[in-house]
Amino acid sequence: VCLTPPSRPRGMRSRALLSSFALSLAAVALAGCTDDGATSDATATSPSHEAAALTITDVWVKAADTGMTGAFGILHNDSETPVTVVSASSDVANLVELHETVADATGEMVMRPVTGFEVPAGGELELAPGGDHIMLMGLVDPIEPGEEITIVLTTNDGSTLTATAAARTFVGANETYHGEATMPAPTTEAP
Ligand SMILES: [Cu+2]
Repeated sequence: VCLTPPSRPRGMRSRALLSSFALSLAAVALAGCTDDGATSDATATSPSHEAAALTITDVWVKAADTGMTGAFGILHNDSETPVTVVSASSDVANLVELHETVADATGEMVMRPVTGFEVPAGGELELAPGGDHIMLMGLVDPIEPGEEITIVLTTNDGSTLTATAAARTFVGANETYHGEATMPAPTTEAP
């Protein structure tokens, strides 16, 4: 409610400014609500060629400035046959690989590419830091916390699953990578 007449500019100025500031905040909040609604509607719409049997929930990506980062979530298979994710892609990275994390000969946890993530019939597979994950390599731009990125998964029957991953700050998932993108690790002495 604006009760400020233009007849008393000196004494009322600060209150008038506060009032208009509050109105601006309200307008921003309303605009924010509208945007969120539109985004949710768009996300809920299923693209064609969607892999009906396979869904993914709790999708997120580790925020990172450069280099590589990991994406995680829980794959659910509602069908009576196993479904295998065979590849992934995203506009935010030059190369996307499917990785597993294993202990190497020295006991260090390292990650390496695999040919697929098999999700058992009627079951699920968790992609998590320290385990199986989607590796985004050669980031095109920094991935900021709160940002949402799109990852497309392709399954063994040729269908695709589009996932929206929200970026969050995470201190883990720093496993050493022994893939082709880095120099081969020097041979270390056996224990
Ligand atoms: Cu990895």
